[in-house]
Amino acid sequence: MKAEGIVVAAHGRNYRVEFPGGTTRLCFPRGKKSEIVCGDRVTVECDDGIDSGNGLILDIGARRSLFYRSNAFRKKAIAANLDQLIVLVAAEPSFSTELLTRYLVAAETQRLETLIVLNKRDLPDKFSAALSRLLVFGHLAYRVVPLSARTGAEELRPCLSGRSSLLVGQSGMGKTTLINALIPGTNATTREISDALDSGRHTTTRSALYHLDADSSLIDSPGLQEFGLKHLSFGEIERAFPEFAPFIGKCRFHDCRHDREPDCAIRAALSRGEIAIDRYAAFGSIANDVS
Ligand SMILES: Nc1nc2c(ncn2[C@@H]2O[C@H](COP(=O)(O)OP(=O)(O)OP(=O)(O)O)[C@@H](O)[C@H]2O)c(=O)[nH]1
Ligand SMILES: [Mg+2]
Ligand SMILES: [Zn+2]
Repeated sequence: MKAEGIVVAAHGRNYRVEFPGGTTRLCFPRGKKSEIVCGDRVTVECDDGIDSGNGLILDIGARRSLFYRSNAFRKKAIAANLDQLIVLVAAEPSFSTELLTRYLVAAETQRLETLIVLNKRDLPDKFSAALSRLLVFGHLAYRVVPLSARTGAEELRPCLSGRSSLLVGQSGMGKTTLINALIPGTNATTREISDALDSGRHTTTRSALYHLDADSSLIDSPGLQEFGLKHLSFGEIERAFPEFAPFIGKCRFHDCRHDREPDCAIRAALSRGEIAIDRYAAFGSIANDVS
């Protein structure tokens, strides 16, 4: 028999597929190079019914979004059929604003809603320093939600309602802690959490999708220290920086890269303080990927 399901975990060439009613089974793709990720809707051949045995993935349904990164050599898909990207940063270990910007740019080009969550509010000094590093994002109208995954994870629940969200962020930011607090009975994941002494160590090694209710889900993902955007065009990158919008098309050269060209409207805005230096630096780094 054939059945349709959703990929809830992906590890190597094995995929855990969940079927309506909640049964899951381990499935393998037909063919060689298919890249299947959490959130994918798949058609599975299950010879012995969906309650036992393995399945063969015959087909991947059309995706309404695909979140991925890329470098010079390959694209790496991370999750499919998302509505929202949640980037988790924390008071400690310290986070990279460039990496945060890269995630936001990738989300923008897939037209995902975005949310920045600042975790570990219970560490007061470090928390306020981290919050001040996020002010620029708040001014750009990104939503920033401060919380403690340990004591206040529930504050996030309203932001998850009715959406399929992907949780990303550097290792040690508390992604899995947040998921465990929000979704009861995620024991397998709990075991993978590093203890406080190890904070910063990479603990989650594969993505997994969890249901919050019938129409809300949240995907945990392994921490990434790099996020390549080689697949984007220069124009897509420019457009993903909302503060650049008033100045695009106003440089002397129509193909200005906003680097060293004379009469660059972006650099003029930077020198007037209308564009933050960190954001301009992140833009330069991302634009470098694609040149
Ligand atoms: N003080 C404090 N520590 C937290 C909080 N949330 C998570 N931690 C700790 O931060 C460490 C890392 O948490 P994880 O949930 O494993 O982080 P992760 O983002 O899933 O990391 P990777 O799986 O490696 O990507 C653990 O020691 C957590 O207990 C919090 O709100 N406050
Ligand atoms: Mg984790
Ligand atoms: Zn320019």
